[in-house]
Amino acid sequence: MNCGRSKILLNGIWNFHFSDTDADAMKSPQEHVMIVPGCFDLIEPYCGKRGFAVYSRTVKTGGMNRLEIDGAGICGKVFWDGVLLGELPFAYMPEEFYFQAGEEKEHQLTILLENHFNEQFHPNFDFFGYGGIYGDVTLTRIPDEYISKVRISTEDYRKGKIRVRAEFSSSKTTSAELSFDTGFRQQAVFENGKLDCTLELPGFKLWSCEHPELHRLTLSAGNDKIETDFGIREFSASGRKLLLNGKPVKLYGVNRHESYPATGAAVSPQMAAYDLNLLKNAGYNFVRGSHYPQRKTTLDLCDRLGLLVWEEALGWGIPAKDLASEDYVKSQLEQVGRMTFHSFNHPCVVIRGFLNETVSQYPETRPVIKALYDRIRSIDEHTLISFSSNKYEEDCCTDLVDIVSMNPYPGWYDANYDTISTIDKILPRLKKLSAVMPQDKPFLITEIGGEALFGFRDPLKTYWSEEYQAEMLTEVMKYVSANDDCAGVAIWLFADTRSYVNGPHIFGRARGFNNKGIVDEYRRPKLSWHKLADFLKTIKH
Ligand code: ADA
Repeated sequence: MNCGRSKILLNGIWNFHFSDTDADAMKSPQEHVMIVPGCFDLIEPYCGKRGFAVYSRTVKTGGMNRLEIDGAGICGKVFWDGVLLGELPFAYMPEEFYFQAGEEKEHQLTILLENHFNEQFHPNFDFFGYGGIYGDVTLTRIPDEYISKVRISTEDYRKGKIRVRAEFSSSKTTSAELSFDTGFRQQAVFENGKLDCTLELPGFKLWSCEHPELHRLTLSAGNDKIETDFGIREFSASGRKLLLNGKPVKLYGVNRHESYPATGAAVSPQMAAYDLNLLKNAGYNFVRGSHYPQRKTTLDLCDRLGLLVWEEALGWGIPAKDLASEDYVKSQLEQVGRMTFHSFNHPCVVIRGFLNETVSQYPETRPVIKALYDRIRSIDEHTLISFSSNKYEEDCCTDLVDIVSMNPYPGWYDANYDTISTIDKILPRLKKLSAVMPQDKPFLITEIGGEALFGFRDPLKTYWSEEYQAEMLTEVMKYVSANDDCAGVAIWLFADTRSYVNGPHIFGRARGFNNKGIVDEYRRPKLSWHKLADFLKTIKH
């Protein structure tokens, strides 16, 4: 959050043009309009079309500015008066651009988006690749010399010891003041554009799931002043256990996509708040933000609600040939770096992940996992790091990360996607998997679930019925709560989510949706929602 800086929200109606080629899109008159945030490929006449979309509008400003886009897709470029400001290479990633707007007058802001699949977003991903601006667009007038990249980390939660790092655009030595919501102030200095200072905050309050207390730092230097919310907490691993502020915590959560039928990935803040409150009130304490960086709005809500979050970079079922490409690995490194910076100060983000279900059974994958781990660690010394695997016993990379995370599907596909599994397989499979995993790290089930079509009730508990799903997920929860060697679970999936029926998905994605939600896409609860909520009431986290 900024202060002493004037901020304008640029949401609303923008001029719009859609075309098959980017050159045409940029040249053509903006004869249509489109709403921001929103996904153009859900609105007629662009429904389901893939191509280039130009969003533009005028903005009155001048001097130095910071433009923020809270997620867009699938990729794009940003122009100011026709000059390239920067790129939006990663779908869903909140991005920021610092730039000189020129003299004080009406300027033209243009966002060129492309929703074709690309190296980052493959057509086999099991979630829809939407074209649009998913989150808020804001423009902030800032001083010529400005503060950026504020990072606040907890160094010792018992003492309220925090480390504040930030950057200043000028390299000359500049004095700074840190002032906290508690009234505490401390002087510091930017040297060569960097500030790095450690202090103990008197009168601090700890952030936890039950008491999600936030603090606010106001950092001033030169003519700039920037406010940043943060929480003091420690999320750590000890043997097989996860600890929050030194106390064991078991994760009971869901995987959640940013997805809603009418808005696609541009889930409104109200809708996100609806989802997250539903989860909190039902007794969940954990959300895996599958499968991409999380919008600032979502993380702000989780900070306030006391929900623990796994945030991960986009990269789903990435095959060996991509990991063998230097360019692909470079882009993943860039992506995890940006993600770590963007969500650094959110106390809710306790795990950072990448490369969901990649080829982690091959030794050649080890250097990639290690490099991604190291990249995150070079920015963030504390947050636990993991990747979700479906290679189970064959996985050879689990020693490289802090948490062993597996996506087993007994009761639905089991380890083999071609074999039908049954509920009696759940307990033995999970026990066996847990037993063969490294014993010195937490073992987390990051996905498990089965399809249920909303409204399909069947006393015979047939596959795809709400009854079958409810029974299998209850069995999973029983295992997780009864076994100390399991650090927690994220049910696949919170809400039914639009996917595809092309390729192999056609046999398992009725309606073009992943139907493993415990609520449907309109958040209507299935039987399992109620059964799991009842179960969660009986356990102490
Ligand atoms: C995988 C994947 C999910 C989803 C799930 C499923 O585990 O990570 O995104 O596709 O399978 O429903 O089969």
